[in-house]
Amino acid sequence: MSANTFWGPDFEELQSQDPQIAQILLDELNRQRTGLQLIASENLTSPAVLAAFGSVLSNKYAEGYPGKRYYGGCEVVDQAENLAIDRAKKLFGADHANVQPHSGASANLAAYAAFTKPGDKVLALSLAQGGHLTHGSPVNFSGQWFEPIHYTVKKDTEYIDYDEVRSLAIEHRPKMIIAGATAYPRLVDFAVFRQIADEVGAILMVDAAHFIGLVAGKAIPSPVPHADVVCFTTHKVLRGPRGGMILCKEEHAKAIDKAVFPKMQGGPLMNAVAAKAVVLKECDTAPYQDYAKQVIKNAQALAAALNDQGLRPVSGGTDTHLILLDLQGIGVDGKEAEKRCDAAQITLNKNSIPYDPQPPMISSGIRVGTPSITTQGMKEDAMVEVAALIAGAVKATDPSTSIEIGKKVNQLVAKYPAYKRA
Ligand code: DSN
Repeated sequence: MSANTFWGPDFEELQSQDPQIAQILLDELNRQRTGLQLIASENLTSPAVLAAFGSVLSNKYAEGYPGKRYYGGCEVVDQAENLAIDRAKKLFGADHANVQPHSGASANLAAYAAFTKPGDKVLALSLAQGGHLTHGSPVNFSGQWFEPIHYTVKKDTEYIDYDEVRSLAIEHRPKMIIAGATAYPRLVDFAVFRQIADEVGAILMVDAAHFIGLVAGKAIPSPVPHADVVCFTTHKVLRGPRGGMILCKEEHAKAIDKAVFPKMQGGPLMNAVAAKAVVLKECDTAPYQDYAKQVIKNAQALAAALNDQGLRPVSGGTDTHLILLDLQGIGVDGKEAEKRCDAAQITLNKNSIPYDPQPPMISSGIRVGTPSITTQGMKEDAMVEVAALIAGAVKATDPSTSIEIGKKVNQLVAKYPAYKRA
């Protein structure tokens, strides 16, 4: 028996112990391989990341931080966490990194916990305009425990209204200002946010979950020099394991570490921490930088081709990995478009657009992104076909048309296989 018999996922073992779950894993692999994966917040992580994620490190309790744990036997996992921290600091040029948050929402909660008290005012982009649940949505802790004030995007350009950010900041003097979004296709001007935060003495938190992979690949400007704290997920463009991370200035290091543990979380997921270390090494390479740039080129080509098909990109295009599409011009709502695309094996999500007349569960838009299809090796030339498939699916009223489009989807992705067979 070799040392690595128990290493990672032992699929035959799973098949014999739990054939139902084994079949679900195979079905999901097949879904990812045969369909078009266009959810802007998803990616296809590497086998190396999956190996670390599905490893015996999952067994270890390690409450605390390297060298200061509440459990014995942490000398091995300490090495994984130190590597992840050092790699994060180097990759992003950050003073301090906390690699323990279980998710982006947990990372954001830790930032609130470090810098604010219940009842404090927090200025952010609302969910309806492209923000995140944790940016003050009434159904989230952030909207229930804090006093959210929301800035918007301009009605005409659909770009963030920085004048409004400034005037709201001056009027309300928020404790924290959040920059960053989940459905905003344009670059965010972090220098302007910094200036506004300084004017009113607020903490600047950047929720970089969506675009941190583009920053890692040096494809767009970094928020790190401007922000007090940068929170993000590790599984979007960054292409790591499902999880969260926080970078901050040295002066905030203690507050952030205390906020993550013991204020907000217990034991870190050491398998996830090791997998984060793996992806941070992958990101610090020329091929990853090429990948990040290609993600944007593909998104821009896809936005232009979708516009040609009558699907209007909000703000006229994109600077990043995501495109928000307004479907009002073709008379289909977001919910119906998502359903029709599902029927054609095109996976994307309905999404509110700015000033959407429809409620969020219906919405007037869809959101698409290029992280996964770029990982599969697609380049700009494939985007015209991807756009035609999306537009065809969104406009298809007859289920047989969806099935025909699904076959074309299968043929296209077969040329760019996810998780190539050995
Ligand atoms: N759920 C993520 C997204 O899809 O954008 C944000 O956390």
